[in-house]
Amino acid sequence: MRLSRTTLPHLPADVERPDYDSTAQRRGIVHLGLGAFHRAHQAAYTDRAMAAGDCDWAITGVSLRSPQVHDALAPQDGLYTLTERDASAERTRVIGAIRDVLVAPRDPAAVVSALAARDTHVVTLTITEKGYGRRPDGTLDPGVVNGGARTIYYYLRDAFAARRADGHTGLTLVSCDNLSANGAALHRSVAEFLDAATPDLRAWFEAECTCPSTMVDRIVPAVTGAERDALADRLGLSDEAAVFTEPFHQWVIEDRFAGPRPHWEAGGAQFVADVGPYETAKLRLLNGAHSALGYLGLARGLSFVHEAVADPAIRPLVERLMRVEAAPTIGAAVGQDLPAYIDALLRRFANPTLAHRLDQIATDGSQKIGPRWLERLASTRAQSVPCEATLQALAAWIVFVRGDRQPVSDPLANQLTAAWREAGEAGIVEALFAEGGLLAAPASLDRTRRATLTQMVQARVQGQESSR
Ligand code: CS2
Repeated sequence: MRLSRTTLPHLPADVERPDYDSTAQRRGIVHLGLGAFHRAHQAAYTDRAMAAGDCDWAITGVSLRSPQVHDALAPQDGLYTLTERDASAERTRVIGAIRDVLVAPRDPAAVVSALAARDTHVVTLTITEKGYGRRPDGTLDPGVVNGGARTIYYYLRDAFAARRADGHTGLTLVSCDNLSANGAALHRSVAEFLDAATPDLRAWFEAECTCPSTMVDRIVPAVTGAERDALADRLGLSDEAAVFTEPFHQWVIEDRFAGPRPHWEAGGAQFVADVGPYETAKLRLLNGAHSALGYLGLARGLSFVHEAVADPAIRPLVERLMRVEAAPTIGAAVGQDLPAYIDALLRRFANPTLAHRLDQIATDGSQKIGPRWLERLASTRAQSVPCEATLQALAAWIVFVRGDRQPVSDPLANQLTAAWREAGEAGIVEALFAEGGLLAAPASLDRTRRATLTQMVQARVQGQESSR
């Protein structure tokens, strides 16, 4: 038997279920990128808001590529379970905030209609770093502007045109991806797209819409079939859209909405004037350490985050990266305690019940290392803040993208392998980071740092070869 509205009463008594009815509410939110992270984060905050009596924020979820999430959620009336767990406890509740699920390639017009509907006020996005289609310098990839592919920008543009024609109010676009200044980045990309494609809509967008920045945080590993089976045994019902996560969650949102917004504070969200310090700390400490654990751990043949953070060869390096190298580059907000934040991160990484795979974190590295490592390096170029641990992590990534140990899932995978083939271990750092290189990031890697990095890459390659 499958989880759905009619089977809800069959759930064990300790499973919390929605005491609100989202089918009786207006659809106020469209979410683009309906993955596990959204289901464990923004939808869970909306569920808390609804449980506290806030109405008319039912979510229309949009899968931008595959029908998989639609096919899992549709037979379940949009319901799914969220299980939070750590070594001491496990708690499952049913989330009822998602009302409809659309698959964009199947029905692009329905996506535009949802975005253009009068009751829609907020659009949230989890489309991953690469979903924004930006080049390393932050400008929009010309292929996105001219390529004719249906990206988020196409849907938004068509929806803006419809809203303007119908005299509807603007939208608040809330990026929930791990980009620096994600709101400003989204704003810039949408504006660039409109300028190139439909310049007369730019003024409407600027006057009517806002793109607040946000810091989103919750570790949500990809779900395995074995976890779904064990859950079905426990619940007596199967749930094809189940998500498993840690008890911790955080959402800090710039308080700059174009119109009404959900009372996400019911789930613990904080609305602030400036998200910058929270976002920088999260990207450079949590995500920066995560990627380091990913590449250093995979190089040592490990599979999970909790294994990598306990490894005596990796742990000191990652602690150093956070405490000595990244933390001094973060201007903390009042009340933000970075040493305590780092201690808490190390405890979260050690949670063995999450089984968070290193290869999940290692995907799309070319899109992630900028905000996690390179921007931090750039911010300390002229100072004497140390950077060896960050360079060690970067060296591990460079060797990883050679692709000889395991396949590399990255939008630049082909270019990275070609660069390796042409430049070899003595030249790869220059091919990537010298002026005009594939990932040349302004000011982050001067000649001295590139020389150190080249030595680290050569040492890793030699180490790898001699261990074969
Ligand atoms: C991770 C993030 O996969 C990754 O790159 O670093 O998804 C991380 O788990 C989240 O940002 C935590 O909030």
